[in-house]
Amino acid sequence: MICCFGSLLPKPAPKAPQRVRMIDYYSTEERMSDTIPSYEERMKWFHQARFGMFIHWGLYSIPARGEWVMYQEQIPAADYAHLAKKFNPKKLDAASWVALAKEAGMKYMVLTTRHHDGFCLFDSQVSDFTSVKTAAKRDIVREYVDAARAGGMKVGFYYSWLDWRFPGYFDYKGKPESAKALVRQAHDQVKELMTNYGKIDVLWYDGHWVPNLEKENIAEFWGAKEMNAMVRKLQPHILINNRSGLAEDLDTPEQHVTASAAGRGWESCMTMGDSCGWGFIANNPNFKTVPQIIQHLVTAAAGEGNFLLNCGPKSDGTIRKEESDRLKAIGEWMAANGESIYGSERTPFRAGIMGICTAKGNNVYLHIFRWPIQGEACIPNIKNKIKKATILQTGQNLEIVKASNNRTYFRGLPKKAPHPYDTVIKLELDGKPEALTPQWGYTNCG
Ligand code: FHN
Repeated sequence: MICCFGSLLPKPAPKAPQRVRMIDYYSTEERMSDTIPSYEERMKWFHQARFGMFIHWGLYSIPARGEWVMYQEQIPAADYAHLAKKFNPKKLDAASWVALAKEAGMKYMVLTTRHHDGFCLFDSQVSDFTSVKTAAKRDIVREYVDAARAGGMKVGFYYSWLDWRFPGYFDYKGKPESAKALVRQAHDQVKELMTNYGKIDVLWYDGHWVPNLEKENIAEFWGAKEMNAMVRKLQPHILINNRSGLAEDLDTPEQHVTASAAGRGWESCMTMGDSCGWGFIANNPNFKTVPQIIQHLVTAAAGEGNFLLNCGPKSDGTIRKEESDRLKAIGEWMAANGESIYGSERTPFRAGIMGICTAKGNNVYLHIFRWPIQGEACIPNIKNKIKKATILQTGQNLEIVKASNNRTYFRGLPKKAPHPYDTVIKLELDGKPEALTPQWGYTNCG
C-alpha cells in the first residue's frame, strides 16, 4: 500500500545547491573597475566587425586527429606531453594568418591560448607546459598579437578553464586539492594573458563544464565573478563571452546560427570541416561549401550577430588549402558586398525562398542565394517608399513595381546571377525599414 499521508506533510525546503568554492585568494579590493565603458560602447566595434577568424592550434595538430585526441584516446598526460618535444613549427608565420583573415574580409581573430590539453601557446610563469619552455621556444601568443595588431585586427584570446591533466577536474569531491590547483591555474593564467599582451578585445572562455557539478554551480566553482571583475579591471573595454557560468557580454551558439534577443550580443562559431573537430584533422573528406559558409555569415548578420569561422592550422603552422581557398573565395564576395554585412541590422522584411535581408540605416540588402528565373524578385509588405534599387555588385538599376496585396517587385534582373552564391540587391528607402502587417498571417496556430 502506498502511504498517501506523505502528501499532507510539509514539503522539505528544496535543497539549496551545494556551494562549491575552489578559490578564495582574491583580496577584497579586487572589484569591478569604475572606468568600464557601457555595454553599447564596448559592443560598437563588434557590431561593425561581424566576421572573425577562430584559430584552434596546439600540440593536437601533430597527431592530426582533432583537439580532443588526448581525451578521446585516453592518452595519459605524461605520454601526451612528449608531443611538446616535437612541436617546433618552422613555417609558423602569424602574419600570414592575419593576411588570410584580412583577405577574407575578417576584422578580428580569436586564438586558442590554451585548450583542454593544458598546453600554453603563451609564456606562462605558472606552467612548464608551454611553447616557450619546450621545443618551439616561442611565445606564439606574442607573435599572434603583434601580427594581428600590425594588420589592424582586433585581438581575441580563447582560454579553456578545464585542463585534462588535473585529476581533480574529473573528481573535484575526491581530489579537492587538485581541483583547487586547476582553478588557481585558470585565475593565474588569465591574469597573465590580461596583463602581459597589451589591449585585448575579446576573452573567449571555453571548457567551463565540470563532471558531476550542477550547471548553476559552475560560476561559483571557477570563481567566475571574481575572475571577470579582475579581467575587466585590467581590460575595461573587453568583451567576455558566456562560457564562465555567467552571461557576461556575448552568447556563443556553436556550429549553428541562432540569433539572441535584440540588444544581446552574440556570435556563431563554426568549423569549415564537418563538426567533428576544430583542430587540424588529416584526410578529412567533408568541408562546407563556400555558398554554405556565405549563407551562414549572412544569416548571422541578418540577426545582428557575428560569425567566427574556424581554421585549424597544421603542425608546421600553415593553414590547409581547403580552408585558405574558402577564405579567399569568401573574401572575393565580401570585397563587393561587405557593405551588406559590416554593421548590419535586423529587418522586418522576408525574402521567401530566394534568400534573406540585412539592413543598415535606411538601406536594406536583399541577399539572393537562389536566383529567380523570371527576371524579377518580390518582397511583400514594405511600408517605406523605395527611392532606388540596384544590384550592389554591378550598380545596375532595377525597376520598382508595386503590386496588389502589399507586394513590391524588382524587375530587370539579368538572366544569370551576377554572383553564383549570393547576389545582393540594395534598396534605398525613405527611412528606417518598416513593414506592413501581412494581409494573411499565421498567428496562434496549433
Ligand atoms: O570542447 C571545445 C571544442 O574543442 C572547441 O574548442 C569548441 C569551440 O567553441 N568549444 C568546445 C566544445 O563546445
